[in-house]
Amino acid sequence: MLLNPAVSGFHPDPSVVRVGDDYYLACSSFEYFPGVPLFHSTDAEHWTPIGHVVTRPGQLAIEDVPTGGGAWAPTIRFHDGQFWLTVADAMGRGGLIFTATDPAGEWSDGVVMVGADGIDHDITWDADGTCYVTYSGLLLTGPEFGTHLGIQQVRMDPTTGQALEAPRSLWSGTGLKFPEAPHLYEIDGTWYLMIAEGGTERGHGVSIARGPSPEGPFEGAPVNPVYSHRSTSHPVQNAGHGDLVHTDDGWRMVLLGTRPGGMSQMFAPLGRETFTTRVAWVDGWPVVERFTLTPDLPPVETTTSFAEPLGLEWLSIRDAERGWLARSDGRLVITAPDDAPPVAMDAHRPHFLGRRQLHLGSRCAVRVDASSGTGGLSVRYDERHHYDVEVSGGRLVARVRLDQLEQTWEAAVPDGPVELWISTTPVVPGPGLDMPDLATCDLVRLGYGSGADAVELAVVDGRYLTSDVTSSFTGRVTGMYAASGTVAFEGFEYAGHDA
Ligand code: 6LW
Repeated sequence: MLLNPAVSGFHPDPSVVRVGDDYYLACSSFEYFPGVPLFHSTDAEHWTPIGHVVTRPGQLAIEDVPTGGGAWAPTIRFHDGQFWLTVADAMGRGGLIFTATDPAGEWSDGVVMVGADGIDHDITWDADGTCYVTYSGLLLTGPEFGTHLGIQQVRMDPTTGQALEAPRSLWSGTGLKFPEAPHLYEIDGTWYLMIAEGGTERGHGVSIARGPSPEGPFEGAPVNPVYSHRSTSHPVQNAGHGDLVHTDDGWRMVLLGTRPGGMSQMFAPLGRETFTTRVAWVDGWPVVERFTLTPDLPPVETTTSFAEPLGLEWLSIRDAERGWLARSDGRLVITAPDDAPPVAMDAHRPHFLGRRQLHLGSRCAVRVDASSGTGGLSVRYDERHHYDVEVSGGRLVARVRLDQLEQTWEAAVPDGPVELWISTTPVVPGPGLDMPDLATCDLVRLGYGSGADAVELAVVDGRYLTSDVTSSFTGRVTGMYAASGTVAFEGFEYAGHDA
């Protein structure tokens, strides 16, 4: 069985391309910066982060996108000696085409696609070099916001982004909601159109059709979806949004899924992650192997010293400039915004630097010097759903924000630097736990101090920080922030395990 998750933590909407003996994978990133994370592999199973497409201001217009907007569903391809990546800057710049010669290097500024309004733009070329952009006709602007036109296609000049014709409608699945994530493949002279349908929630699935040309006409597989986990007890749910790649070890599909916890109503703390499985071909149709989670993956422990330049895992929110961030004497120094709201993490663009939660069991800890301000550690889904532990002088506050609701716990702490921590513990059936306890995915603990001096300030139900409650497309991100003044952080520890 292949390693699964393939890329853990919120890395949804994966797209994969093979170039020679190398494979590259790209995922959505929404309002976070840097945007559109990229990974490299030599076996299409073990992936290493190599950079991002969006590394500069202006490539995405994420500064003002609403929650859930931003970089949606890239497609990465290789043609004419360079990499091409389409992505929707949802409620931002719209559909974009980026190019690069080295995927780990700088990407272009992005060309806006004109005449292909929608999301999930696939890009491919036929043998004559004609470029086809096939996309999901979900309108996210104007008076028709929310209208879904099904799977659409245009021929396009990919260097200008200009459609060369009016959109045509293609096969749009079996009639389930939200036909999206289209990908076109020419395999042994037959063109395949693979899509997701059923919605990215529990009804998600992958369906496919085939035809004689990139424009169709397409005939659906005898049984669609060809892959879904819907209504099963599989530990990975929401399986869908696939992309195919041929390896020397046969065909593979990368796809998104979630790892929810709870009872019949389940909750996914990490959001949608990337998984991978094998694909065989029978009578010209794909047969997708039902993948399993890899058991007993080793725990991970890392400490980030801010004496070194930041790694690829660090994210800010709707902010490509990061003028408020500095490294000094091995510490990360965050300066708060002048206009921070009373609860800093309620802000649209908090001065926050965080990293995805990659494991179901996790613990983040950091030493905070708030002698010149107020700041702390926060695990967030979005500005309406976050749990914080914050220090200001000798006062420490643990806070839960759930939309209009706020709960706080306080403690007095001695002046001087203090270690803050947030841990997540999956809830599993065991003695003393009855139905209400088992109905959630995990418990989130917020505290301060270390070792024998550790103090747990609050234990909070984690279901409210999941994609199933927040309706955010992302996942948990835990990091450091400044609420007022300037706050210094030293040594960010992340420990994670899935067992
Ligand atoms: C993505 C689309 C989807 O573009 O959600 O629900 C969007 N499915 O395929 C963001 O992940």
